[in-house]
Amino acid sequence: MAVTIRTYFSIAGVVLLLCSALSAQPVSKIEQGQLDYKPTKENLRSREWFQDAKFGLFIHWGVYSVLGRGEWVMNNEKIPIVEYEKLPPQFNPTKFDPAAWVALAKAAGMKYITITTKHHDGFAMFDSKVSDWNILARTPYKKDPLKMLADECRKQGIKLFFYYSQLDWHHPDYFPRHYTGVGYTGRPESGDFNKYLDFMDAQLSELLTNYGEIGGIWFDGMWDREEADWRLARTYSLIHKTQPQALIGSNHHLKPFGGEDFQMFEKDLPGQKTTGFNDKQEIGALPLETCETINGAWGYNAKDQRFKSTKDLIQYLAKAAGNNANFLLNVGPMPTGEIQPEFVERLQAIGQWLSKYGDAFYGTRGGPFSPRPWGVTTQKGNKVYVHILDWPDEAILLPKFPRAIRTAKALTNGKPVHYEAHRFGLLLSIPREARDDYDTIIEIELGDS
Ligand code: H79
Repeated sequence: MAVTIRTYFSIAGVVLLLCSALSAQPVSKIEQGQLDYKPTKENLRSREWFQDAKFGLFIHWGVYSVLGRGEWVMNNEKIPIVEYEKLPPQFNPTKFDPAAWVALAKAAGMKYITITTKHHDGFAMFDSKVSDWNILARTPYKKDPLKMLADECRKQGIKLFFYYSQLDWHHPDYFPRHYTGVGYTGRPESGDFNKYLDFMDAQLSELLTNYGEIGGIWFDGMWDREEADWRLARTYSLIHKTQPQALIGSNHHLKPFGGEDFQMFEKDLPGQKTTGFNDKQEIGALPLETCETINGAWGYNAKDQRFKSTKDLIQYLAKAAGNNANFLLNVGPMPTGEIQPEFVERLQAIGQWLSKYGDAFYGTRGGPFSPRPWGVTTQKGNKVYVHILDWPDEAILLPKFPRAIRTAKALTNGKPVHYEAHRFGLLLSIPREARDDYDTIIEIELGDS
């Protein structure tokens, strides 16, 4: 019997090996992910909440903001650790006002905030006992902004997600190194990666126990070492066990691994593969999110003036929703703790616009039609929202609707719009007076059949 079972398992092993060799998926030879993962009820509820929420604020904030040249400055400019360690003593964000940040997110119509707790420079923006490379130990500020933000989010009814970089340019045990953090940091050419992962799990435990209930963990940087065993099963089960409702996502630019609860796309609508670093990324079955910057930078960049317009940002939100994805829009606060006026203005303008058109976004899912060159559709219950982003003519031909149509009205002025069943689809008029500068939304109510 024992022999039979062993034989069975070795055959299963060969089949598994063959499958993973044949599938395009794991770039790594290591089986990544929590393979036996079954999301709890709370977790599934969080996923629904997440998809309903649609719009979040991404915050990239760290000691790099002192230099004002983005969050990659250490690696881009090959700044050795001894030099980089001179930044924290200059970081004193006395104007940081967590209530104002959360209020700004709310004013923008956002439902959650995702903030960098540790970026690739390894610097913990929170009270960490497992390394002194953190904001309390190294800066004159000596306070924990994450604690202040978490309290304020709870008070104002906004969910808080933690971004955590698996890649680390500062920790000596992040070794062997691969794409980044190589050759200039001054770290020894040795180290124990498992010790690094123990450190990471310990920091994650701190984040999961000291800040109340969180929305989830947003991982980034695994792409730096594609061939490494990241011990995902251990890390992911630690998170799921500690906070079952918390959602895990990882920006590894691949199809989701077991144990993950949502999938994100960086500077890319799901499946578009426009960035050059995500050509292997396939859309999985999890809730989706896409993140984008307002200018070109994630972390504060003092010189970057290429601000996207309010129109661009609103149209991106609509396109994300039409692609069934959330939009996580980024700000990189200044070293003072303030958010620059160009960002504030745009967020407020988006919020003002959304206060009128929120029905076509919150609680919706993408479809029934896939995105088109002219725009997208979203749906909720028996309502379909047609988002016309770019169409110069008086009328537009949509595909056939799955059910009969009861009413059609423009959300701009609340007035009915003319529609006509056509043998090729539905002909919908878009009266000039009902046009919106950013997104003309026609709400279509469907009948029972
Ligand atoms: O936190 C923000 C950025 O700092 C971080 N993710 C967002 C949310 C980010 N890190 N890297 N990138 C974005 C894109 C970088 C891609 C590259 Fe590479 C790294 C190109 C070359 C090195 C990945 C690894 C692709 C090729 C090798």
